[in-house]
Amino acid sequence: MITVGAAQMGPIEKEDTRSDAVDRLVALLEDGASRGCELVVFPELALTTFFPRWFTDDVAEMESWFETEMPGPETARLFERAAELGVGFCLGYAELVVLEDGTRHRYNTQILVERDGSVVGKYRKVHIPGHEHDEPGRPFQHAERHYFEPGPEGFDVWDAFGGVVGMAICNDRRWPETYRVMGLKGVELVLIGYNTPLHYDPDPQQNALAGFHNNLVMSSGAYQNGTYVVGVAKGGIEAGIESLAQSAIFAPSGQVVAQCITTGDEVAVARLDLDFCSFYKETVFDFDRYRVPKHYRSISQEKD
Ligand code: CDV
Repeated sequence: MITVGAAQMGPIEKEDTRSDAVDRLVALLEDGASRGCELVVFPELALTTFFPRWFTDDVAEMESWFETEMPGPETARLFERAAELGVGFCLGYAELVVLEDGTRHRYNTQILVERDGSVVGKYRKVHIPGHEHDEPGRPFQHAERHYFEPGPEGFDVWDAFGGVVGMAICNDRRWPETYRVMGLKGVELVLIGYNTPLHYDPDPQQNALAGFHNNLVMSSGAYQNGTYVVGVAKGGIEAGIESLAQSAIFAPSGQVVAQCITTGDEVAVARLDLDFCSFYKETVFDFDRYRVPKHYRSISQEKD
């Protein structure tokens, strides 16, 4: 059994400091702890505004949004408070890696921190949406492909919190392969942070379906792999642009077991029985017995 909090955040504005964000993360952590949480899940890029909405070629400006160490000077007190409370957390942030030869790598990253404050897992976003170049015709940019390179490690799982835990970030949640790769590794709890603007410029007829698609992909990912899924938004109106909230926790049955009802800072809590996963993993989705991989080869082939 594990009690999990989906710690949704409302907007973080461009002017807000890392310290402002950490104040809010600590408040959410304390709220979760007071309601019995052992694990609190924060959104994608939880320390800053969703900066890919502004295009810049100025590397210093770009990298001002990134962390070079975790915990760092501003985030150390989040780790300390979590260890004091005995509550673990999952945190999304922009990660800058500078190698000894000077090579720079920028990732959209999420970490899993155990109840003693130790980092047990790191995931770097694989599916990077949006565009590489400035597209001034849009009402706002979604230049994730300019700011981030895809994570090289892929989808892993970790033995943590008494179960098998995996992570994914935002656009990853729309791809069945994300859940399946972790499902094949026995995942029981998938933690996903997201920032999803309600306006999707390449095809605005999808705007009205943002909430439906959000539920559709996480519910089916949970059901088809016999796992819990925790989806956590940074929602509300940030820099004048509205993003989806609707953070929710899904059971292996595909049902919603807890959901945020606001578009701001709010923790949705659920007590999860990880053994419940086996009802699905050992019956209709008994992979060893029923999967037919020889017919699936084309989905894992490299594109030419
Ligand atoms: N942060 C994201 O990955 N956002 C995408 C948007 C661009 C559609 C998403 O899949 O929600």
